Amino acid sequence: MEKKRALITGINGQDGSYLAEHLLDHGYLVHGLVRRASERNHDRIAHLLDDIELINGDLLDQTSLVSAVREVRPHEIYNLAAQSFVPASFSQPVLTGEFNGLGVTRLLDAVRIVDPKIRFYQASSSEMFGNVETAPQDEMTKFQPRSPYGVAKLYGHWITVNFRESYGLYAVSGILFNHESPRRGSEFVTRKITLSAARIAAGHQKQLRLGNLDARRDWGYTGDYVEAMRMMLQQSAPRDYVIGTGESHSVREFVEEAFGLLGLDWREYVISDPALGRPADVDSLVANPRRAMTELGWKPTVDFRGLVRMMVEADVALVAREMTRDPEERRLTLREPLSATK
Ligand code: NAP
Ligand code: F7E
Repeated sequence: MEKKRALITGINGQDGSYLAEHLLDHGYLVHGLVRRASERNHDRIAHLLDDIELINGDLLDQTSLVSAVREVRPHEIYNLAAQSFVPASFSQPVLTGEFNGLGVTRLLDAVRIVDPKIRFYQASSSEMFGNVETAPQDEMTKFQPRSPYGVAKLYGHWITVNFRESYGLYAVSGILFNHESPRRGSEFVTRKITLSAARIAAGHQKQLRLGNLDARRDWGYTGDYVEAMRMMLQQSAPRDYVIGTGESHSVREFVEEAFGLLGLDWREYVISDPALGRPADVDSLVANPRRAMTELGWKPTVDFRGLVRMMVEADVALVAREMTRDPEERRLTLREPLSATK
C-alpha cells in the first residue's frame, strides 16, 4: 500500500518536531517546510534528518508554497508555522498578521490550486478565546482575543472554516490550549521557569524575573497534542476540535512545583517584574475537550505534575551537560526578547 505523505510547516518548532516523530511512527513519509536562514537551525529535528525530507518555503511567499505542495503532493498538510510568541505580536503586529493570518490563506490557496483533496490542519489557539466570560471553553465559546497574536490566529481559524465551507476542502482547525515539553522555546513561561530553576539549583543563576504570576493556563504535554492533530485528519468529515486537559493552574503554582522539585523555596529567587507584563493579558483559560474525547477517542496521558517533573528533569540534565562545555560554546540564553517587555 502507498505510504501516506505529510507536509508539516514549522517542522523545526516544538510541535513540528513531535508531530514528525509521531507521523514517522505511524508509517508516514514526512516532509517539512523550512524557511531559509543564514545558518541552518534544525536543533529540534537533528535526530530525524535521515528520515524526513526538508523543502524550502515561506508563509510570506505564495509561489514557494504552491511549489512545495506541487513537489510533495502530500495527502495531509499540517500548518504549524507561525509567529507563536504572544509578546512579540504586540511589537510586530503587522508581521504577525502576515504569518498567522494571511499565511494560512496562502497555504489554503495552494491546496485549492494544486489538489483540493489534500487534508489540511490549521494550528489554532486558545489565545483566540481571550477575555473569556465562561469556563471551561469549548468549540462554541465566543472568541474575544486580547493580543495581535490572538486576532491573527482568529483570521487563520475563520479562513480555514471559510475554505471548508466555500470549496469543500477537508480543512480543520485544532483549537489547542498551551502545550509544553522539554523542547518548548525558552522565552515561554513554563520553560523559562524550569530552565531557570535548574540553573539556580546548579548555582549558575541567582534570580528569575517573571511577569504576571496570577495568570492561569491549561497546560498539557505536546506529545499528547500532536496525536490529536493526526486524529483530526482521519475522520469521515472535517470538524473543529478543542484540545486541552480540563485543568488550569497559575504561573505561581507552576513556579512552586518546579522549584519544589529541586528543594528550593521559590520566594527566595523569583521577582515579579511589571515590565514583563503585556499591554493586555489573558487572565485564565481552561479547556472542555469533551468533543475530542468522544469523537476522536483522544485523551491526555501527562498531568500537570508529570509535565513539570518531565521539564525540570530534562533541564537539570541539560544544565549539567552545558556546564561541562567551553563557556564560548554554551548556548543557554534566558534573555527575554526586547518585545516581551513592551
Ligand atoms: P514554535 O516552536 O514557535 O514553532 C514555529 C515554527 O514556525 C518554527 O519552526 C518557525 O521556523 C516556523 N515559522 C515561523 N514563521 C515562518 C514563516 N514565515 N515561514 C515558514 N515557517 C515559519 O511554535 P510551536 O509551539 O511549535 O507551535 C506550533 C503552532 O501551534 C504555531 O502555529 C502556534 O501558533 C500554534 N499553537 C501553539 C500552542 C502551544 O502551546 N505551543 C498552542 C496553540 C497553538 P524557524 O525555526 O525558522 O523560526
Ligand atoms: O505565557 C504569563 C504571561 O508566553 C503564559 C503560545 O504557545 O500558548 C502560548 O501563549 C502566561 C501569560 O504563553 C512571564 O503573561 C508571566 O499570561 O508561556 P506564555 P501564552 O501567551 O499563553 C498559546 C495557547 C499559544 O497559542 C501561543 O503560541 O504566563 N507570564 N511571566 C509570562 N510569560 C512569559 N512568556 N514570560 C514571563 O516572564
